Amino acid sequence: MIFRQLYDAVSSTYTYLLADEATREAVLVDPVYERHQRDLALVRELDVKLVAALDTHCHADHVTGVWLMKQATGAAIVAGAATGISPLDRALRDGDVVRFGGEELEARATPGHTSGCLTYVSSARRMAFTGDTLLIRGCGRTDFQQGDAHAMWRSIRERIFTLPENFFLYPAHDYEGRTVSTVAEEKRFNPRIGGEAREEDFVGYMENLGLPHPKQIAVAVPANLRAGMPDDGRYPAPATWGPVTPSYGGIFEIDAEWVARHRDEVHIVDVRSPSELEGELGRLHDAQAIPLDELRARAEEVPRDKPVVTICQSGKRSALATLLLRKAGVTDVANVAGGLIRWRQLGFPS
Ligand SMILES: N[C@@H](CCC(=O)N[C@@H](CS)C(=O)NCC(=O)O)C(=O)O
Ligand SMILES: [Fe+2]
Repeated sequence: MIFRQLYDAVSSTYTYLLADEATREAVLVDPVYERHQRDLALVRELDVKLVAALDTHCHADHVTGVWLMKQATGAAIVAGAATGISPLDRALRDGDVVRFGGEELEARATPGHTSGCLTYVSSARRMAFTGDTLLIRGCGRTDFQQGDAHAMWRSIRERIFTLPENFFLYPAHDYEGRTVSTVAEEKRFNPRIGGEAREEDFVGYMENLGLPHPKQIAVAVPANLRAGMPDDGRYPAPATWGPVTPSYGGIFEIDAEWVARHRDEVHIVDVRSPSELEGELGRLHDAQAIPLDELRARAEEVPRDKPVVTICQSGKRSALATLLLRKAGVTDVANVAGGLIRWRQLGFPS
């Protein structure tokens, strides 16, 4: 199975991409709204077909990216029936199974943090995605939404700690940089519910956490009850001026073919060194030549009246050029993917 653990440093949220290698069918668990373009780029670059975007629960601290993923990929929006999230393409109940290729995730109802919380279990891969029910050496709080420390105790003890001890546990958050645990580890070392803890110990702990409410709660919960659909119901495109695709590496790229057919609409900056401009790949007659090592100092020479596209030999140095220009205040900028090599392969003149 293809497996990737992704992180949102703003909300300390983990997003998980799981895909069946043979069929390429995939699911994404707990995507974050602001990380949508990153996640989408990875889906494209790994060439997987997202069949479902799953939430473990209705999050209180960040907005979910499931609605955006559906718009971009057609993935079904899936979450627990008891979350109250609407619209859902599939409302899961305890014991339901989500299939992607030859892989599957079993939904286990694990209420306590919220009443709709699910833990997704892959028995074949010995993995459980616990959402905010069980965190590494901690657990989700039970003092808002439909929080209930007694329900949480039962969920963890009866539905998670009953999994085989060698199962890996992947939470929705970690605030200390920890990435994965196991059932055995948490049963032994979880300071709230591990070892010899009894229900009243756990409940006493949870009732005295004294945490401030998440900063985004007033925005996040109503948005998440709509699956993270923006107020205007529109899918925000990464750029309006052309078919710009953000890469997983964080570069905004544009297809050489589109640039060749829309030469008048953009300003081209060639960042190769002067000697290369006379080389076998030639040069574009209307491109402004600024070598990459001079671009920081000369960024002001780049006109801002049109979107800017950068180009070099293979598209690597010009990728860095987009970052430098963005820092210098050029907002509409993209890299010609594959550079002049690709340009020439497509048969465009230089
Ligand atoms: N400081 C964070 C707090 C986030 C928070 O409260 N997260 C919830 C999950 S939605 C939780 O259960 N946190 C457990 C903890 O902080 O120990 C924020 O403002 O967003
Ligand atoms: Fe949560």
